[in-house]
Amino acid sequence: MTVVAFRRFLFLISLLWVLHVTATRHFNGDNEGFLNKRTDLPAEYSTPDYYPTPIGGWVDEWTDAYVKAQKIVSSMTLAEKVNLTSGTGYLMGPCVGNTGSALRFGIPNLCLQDGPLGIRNTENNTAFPAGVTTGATWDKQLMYARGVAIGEEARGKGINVQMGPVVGPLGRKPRSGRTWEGFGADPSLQGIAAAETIKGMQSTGVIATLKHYILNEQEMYRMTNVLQRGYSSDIDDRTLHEIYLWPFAEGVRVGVGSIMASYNDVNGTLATQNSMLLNGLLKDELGFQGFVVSDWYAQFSGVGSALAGLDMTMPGDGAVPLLGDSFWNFELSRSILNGTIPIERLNDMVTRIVATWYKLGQDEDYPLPNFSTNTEDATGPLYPGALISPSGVVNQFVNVQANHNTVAKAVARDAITLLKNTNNTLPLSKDASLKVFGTDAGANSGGLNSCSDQGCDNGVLTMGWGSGTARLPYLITPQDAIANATTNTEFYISDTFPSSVNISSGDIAIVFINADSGENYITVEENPGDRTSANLYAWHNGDQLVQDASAKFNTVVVVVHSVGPIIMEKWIDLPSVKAVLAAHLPGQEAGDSLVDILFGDYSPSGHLPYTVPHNESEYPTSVGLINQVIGQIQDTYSERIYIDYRHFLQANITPRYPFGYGLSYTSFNLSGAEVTSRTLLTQYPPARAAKGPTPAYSTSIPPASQVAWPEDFNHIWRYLYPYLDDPSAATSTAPYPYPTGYTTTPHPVPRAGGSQGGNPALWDIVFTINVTVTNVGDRSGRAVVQLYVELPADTLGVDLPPRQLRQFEKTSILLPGESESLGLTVTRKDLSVWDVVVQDWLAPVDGQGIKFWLGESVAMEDMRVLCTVGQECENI
Ligand SMILES: *[C@@H]1O[C@H](CO)[C@@H](O)[C@H](O)[C@H]1NC(C)=O
Ligand SMILES: *[C@@H]1O[C@H](CO)[C@@H](O)[C@H](O)[C@H]1NC(C)=O
Ligand SMILES: *[C@@H]1O[C@H](CO)[C@@H](O)[C@H](O)[C@H]1NC(C)=O
Ligand SMILES: *[C@@H]1O[C@H](CO)[C@@H](O)[C@H](O)[C@H]1NC(C)=O
Ligand SMILES: *[C@@H]1O[C@H](CO)[C@@H](O)[C@H](O)[C@H]1NC(C)=O
Ligand SMILES: *[C@@H]1O[C@H](CO)[C@@H](O)[C@H](O)[C@H]1NC(C)=O
Ligand SMILES: *[C@@H]1O[C@H](CO)[C@@H](O)[C@H](O)[C@H]1NC(C)=O
Ligand SMILES: *[C@@H]1O[C@H](CO)[C@@H](O)[C@H](O)[C@H]1NC(C)=O
Ligand SMILES: *[C@@H]1O[C@H](CO)[C@@H](O)[C@H](O)[C@H]1NC(C)=O
Ligand SMILES: CC(=O)N[C@H]1CO[C@H](CO)[C@@H](O)[C@@H]1O
Repeated sequence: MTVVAFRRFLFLISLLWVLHVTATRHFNGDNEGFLNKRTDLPAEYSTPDYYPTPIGGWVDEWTDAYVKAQKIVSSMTLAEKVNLTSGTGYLMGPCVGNTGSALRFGIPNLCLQDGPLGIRNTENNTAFPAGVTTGATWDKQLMYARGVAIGEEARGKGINVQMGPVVGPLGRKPRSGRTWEGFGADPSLQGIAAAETIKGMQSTGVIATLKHYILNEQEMYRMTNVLQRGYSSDIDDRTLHEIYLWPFAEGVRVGVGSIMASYNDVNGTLATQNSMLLNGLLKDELGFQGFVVSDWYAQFSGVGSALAGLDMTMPGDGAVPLLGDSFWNFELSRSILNGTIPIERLNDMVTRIVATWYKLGQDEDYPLPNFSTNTEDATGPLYPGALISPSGVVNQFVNVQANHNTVAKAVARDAITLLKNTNNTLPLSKDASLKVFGTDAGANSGGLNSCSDQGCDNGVLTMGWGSGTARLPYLITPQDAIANATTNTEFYISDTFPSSVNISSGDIAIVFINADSGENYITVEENPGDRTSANLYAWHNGDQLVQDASAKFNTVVVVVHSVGPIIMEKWIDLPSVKAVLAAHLPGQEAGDSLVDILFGDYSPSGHLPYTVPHNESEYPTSVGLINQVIGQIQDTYSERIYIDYRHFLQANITPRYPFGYGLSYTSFNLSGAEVTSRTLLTQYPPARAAKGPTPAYSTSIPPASQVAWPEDFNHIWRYLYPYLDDPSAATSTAPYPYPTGYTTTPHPVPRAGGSQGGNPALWDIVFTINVTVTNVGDRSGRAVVQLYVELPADTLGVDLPPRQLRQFEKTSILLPGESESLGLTVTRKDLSVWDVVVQDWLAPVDGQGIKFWLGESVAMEDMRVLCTVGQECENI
């Protein structure tokens, strides 16, 4: 930061502070504070209260970790406990988030770092393909392998908590800025991919963070500031359970260590202090045993968020950074001493954090951070947020890449989705006469990583922008890789079709286009995160470039790098446009993964993780972006469960390319499909078990002296601590205006709960569908079998889309004539709908009326096999 920029920054901070103080005085006149007012909320929505926070530790798999945690937490002082729950402040440590420490017990300042596709703001790391690319592989082994590689890199840099994967946003809004961080617009695809990623990451000892919980489906207006409160996502119970909560349940089921609460409101109450979301759904019904961390500056009340189930605040500051104030830290100490927050709640917060640390084995030989998110220099201030800070080595440039380029390349390659291939135009011959067009084939003209957090669209689009990015250690562009692989290619790295290009009749044009989006703190080409001004069209006149090339060449191959769906209607049916590849967001191996497909070393095997429409008007209007500058946005989920393909099926609209679509250079035949019944399906799952024991602690308020400043303490200016200047002044207890519905009597256990993810019987395998896939074409390739479930809506008494994805499997590479048997498992939950009255998962008894569709996309014309429960499967 330059001196001028720093002065401007200080000015801005002072201005924000004045506004903050004014607003706090203004809005906190009433007991609940302005963030609890629900006046604008449409009458049909409400947030039920759910208190107190269920105490963690009752799930078997976590018992050992909780026993270890209890042992040390019971000897911790109040200051140590508060330390582990609270961030030390913006720019107050090496990582994007740093907690205080409890060194007496070997617990260092915990390091929390972005993000979902690799490590942000460092060097000598791998820039993996994004979530949406990973989803497009439909390959569980690759999802897992990528998770392992990300985990190894995080551990190698000394990161305790790596902030990914993303399943929210889920993809409700096609223009939303960050859906590319997640795996696709379907809860099962998201859930399976997230679970594999988490298992992979956590196998290395790093704590994964599943985010953003929940309904953070657009970037603009998600954050509360003094002028406008973040939007409220208003949703009914069934839609929440069947669509948006679903992938979180899958992540909890496999033991994710942490979950990040999002910025927005849900039904009029902030996600970070929403007792129904955190205490009720997450910690009771889904039995989450790890800790809930706030998104950065998403916390707006110290007491309210603690009671509602938040366990860790990040980065620790109050509403405005670097002012030395906090909702927790010393304020949390005060609220324990004055009796407002029961010590049981603090003990549970800390126990959850420490138990997670033990569960992942971080008590044994876990490295300390050896990088700095704040600078690329080797040495510098340890706490840049303090004006005067001790200095030292901040970056050791540890190379954590190992051979992860192999998995990065495999994911990028196996995600590439062939959408069109008239007359087998692809694969191309390596000595064909090729002309390559578009800046998306080349390098960033400003230099590699020249845009901070990839906040620009320059050169091949490898990822979107914002905190969910990593710096590229190197980049193999399509231009590099095609030049290396071919003998007769000319490159026109420009977005305008050149006037002087000599074209012979056999020449083939490859046109590269892209569409970008990202996090809303950066605006790129007038798109504030979400694609407001680009719409769903290609950027940089890409559509025109394709049209111009099509006017001159008989054969045009279009390569699209995009964050999500784009509208292709301006060129997709032009006679010269013979082939289209959706290469998604490939990361550092963009070029070499593409060349493998273009020239036929591998057949494409990716499938679309979302629907491509003809036109944006084909979507429900309720999934459009909401742009409203004054007052709180009420974003009503009125389309309910009908997002993406569920909507297209229900509204009977044939899209341009259906969800799950993807061609190959070869073709496959499915045969011998068979359904085996494994568990008898009852209307509701068998009754849940009672909760196991949880740690018990002394309930007396600790002595105030535990949060007095230690003697001779070297206190860093503006760093956030648990200490109070006059702790004894904090001990006077007085009645506190608790939220309505607040109680300390444990809530009756929800019947849909019982273990991590919910009642374990929900994951009973009810049916297995076995099928043989044969490569009947003349090239080798991999097939994806997608299993869609059709449930009897009448029996269940609800409306339903005709088909919902519930499972998928991918073959290995099959040579021509070769076969492989796949087994697709279907759980009780896969066959259930959420019964809002009974508050449990309802299924058709004995599976009566259930149909399984096996296909190559969700479209009826891509269905290959139909199995009806109780009958033989038939090929269609
Ligand atoms: C939101 O409001 C609806 C309608 O009142 C209710 O069914 C649902 O449970 C609420 N959800 C949350 C998370 O508050
Ligand atoms: C709390 O954490 C800070 C570092 O963030 C450390 O200086 C202090 O000693 C810790 N307090 C206790 C009681 O461990
Ligand atoms: C206790 O302290 C907390 C944190 O400062 C404060 O929000 C709360 O109002 C206090 N409670 C009482 C009864 O004064
Ligand atoms: C940094 O990384 C290296 C290699 O992984 C590790 O040995 C070291 O303990 C880490 N931390 C520090 C502070 O050096
Ligand atoms: C495909 O190839 C056949 C046979 O060479 C030819 O007749 C036909 O016109 C081609 N179709 C297109 C769309 O190029
Ligand atoms: C160039 O091609 C050779 C062989 O075709 C391959 O081994 C090498 O990895 C390629 N290099 C790049 C940068 O693509
Ligand atoms: C096109 O061909 C003409 C004549 O052979 C040649 O002078 C010119 O340089 C060529 N242009 C390009 C861009 O190759
Ligand atoms: C898309 O729909 C809009 C509104 O229905 C219409 O005006 C426009 O012509 C359509 N565009 C295409 C390419 O179909
Ligand atoms: C069917 O698939 C299941 C699940 O993958 C597998 O355990 C079983 O062995 C398969 N059965 C046959 C006959 O292939
Ligand atoms: C092996 C490697 O890529 N090392 C690089 C690590 O990062 C530093 C700083 O960017 C580079 O100078 C090294 O070349």
